[in-house]
Amino acid sequence: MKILVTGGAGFIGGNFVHYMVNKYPEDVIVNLDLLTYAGNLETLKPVEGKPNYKFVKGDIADRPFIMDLFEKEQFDVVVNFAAESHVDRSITDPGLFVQTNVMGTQTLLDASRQFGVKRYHQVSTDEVYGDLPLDRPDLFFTEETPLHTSSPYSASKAGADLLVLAYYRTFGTPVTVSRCSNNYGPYHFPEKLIPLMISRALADESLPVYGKGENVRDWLHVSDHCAAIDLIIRKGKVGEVYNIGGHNERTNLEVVKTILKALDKPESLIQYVTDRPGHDRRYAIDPTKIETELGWEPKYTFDTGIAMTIQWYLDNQEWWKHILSGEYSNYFENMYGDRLH
Ligand code: NAD
Ligand code: TDX
Repeated sequence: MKILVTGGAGFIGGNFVHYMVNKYPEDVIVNLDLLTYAGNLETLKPVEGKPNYKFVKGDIADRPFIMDLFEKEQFDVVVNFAAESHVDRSITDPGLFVQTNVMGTQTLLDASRQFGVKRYHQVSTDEVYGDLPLDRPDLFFTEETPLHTSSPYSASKAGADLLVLAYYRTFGTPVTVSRCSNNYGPYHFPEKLIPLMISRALADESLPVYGKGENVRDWLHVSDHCAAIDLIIRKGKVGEVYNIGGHNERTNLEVVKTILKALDKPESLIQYVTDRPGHDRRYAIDPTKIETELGWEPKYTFDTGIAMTIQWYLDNQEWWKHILSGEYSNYFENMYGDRLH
């Protein structure tokens, strides 16, 4: 199979590329990424040079480029991770989120339709369901929960999901959608809660906790997410949505305190800051459908996964220090510059 992975230089896409290239040497994995601020080719170093892996730089919303690529490569499967993914950035620049997340998805759908892709998989998020109240721990997001978005980010992801499902209903495009809870693990860009707190705590810098730190997120190790997507593209039913999550709910304050304890740093580093506008209170996934229909189950609890992740950030300081220094953005020129000119 020839599989197009978009956004494979980002956090989850990068982990997925590693997973697929190593697990399926007989498949060809093409990684298409625009290398925005969030795209980092240093993440792909372990797979560079493997015969079943190829990198292409480009924009999922660039229609002529995408049509040419699909015509040339004749992909069997498309897995779309490419997106603007940071909620705080969507509050400062909503238009970019519509452009990439909605227009980019539509462009990929058109190309998938035109060139007969056998499966288009959309990587979506639990944020499309909005949030749950903090005082109702009995409530969870199921695939039937109505979409009810809060941020420009989640609204753009919900728009994309609806387009994907509309292409199935209207044109019969063979699609699947997955909606996962918050991921954590290796190669997570240090603007997001967990890697931000680890990198700042290691530098004895203050840890900015929004509001009172009471908001709840449902954390899943990225490798469990990758395994779920692999299962969906192989066994999932066309036209269906699958929620992915492992019942690992924690308040933000609990997460930050866990990190401080593991790094033996004082809680006095915590600094409460003004809350995020529209801040979702609680996310919590009900994964019954993917567990019962596809037999998926997560390998990691939050306690085992976070310990491994903290250790990864300790062992791979060069990776995130390059990001913080801006050095990572030179990697493409250094690595590919000669080949481009
Ligand atoms: P990320 O920001 O780390 O990576 C996004 C990648 O997409 C980057 O490599 C970036 O360069 C690339 N990209 C951006 N715009 C592009 C464009 N126009 N064309 C081609 N490439 C482009 O994001 P992530 O956290 O890895 O998230 C990946 C996907 O998973 C997103 O669709 C996101 O909505 C979804 N998701 C994320 C989480 C999470 O906790 N991080 C949870 C559920 C779902
Ligand atoms: O400095 C911070 N302080 C803080 O208190 C940051 C960056 C975040 N937070 C809070 C906000 C959230 O309640 O921590 C929680 C997690 O924040 P993020 O890491 O920004 O993630 P979130 O907003 O939950 O969205 C993430 O999960 C769902 C991803 O970024 C999305 O792409 C995914 O769809």
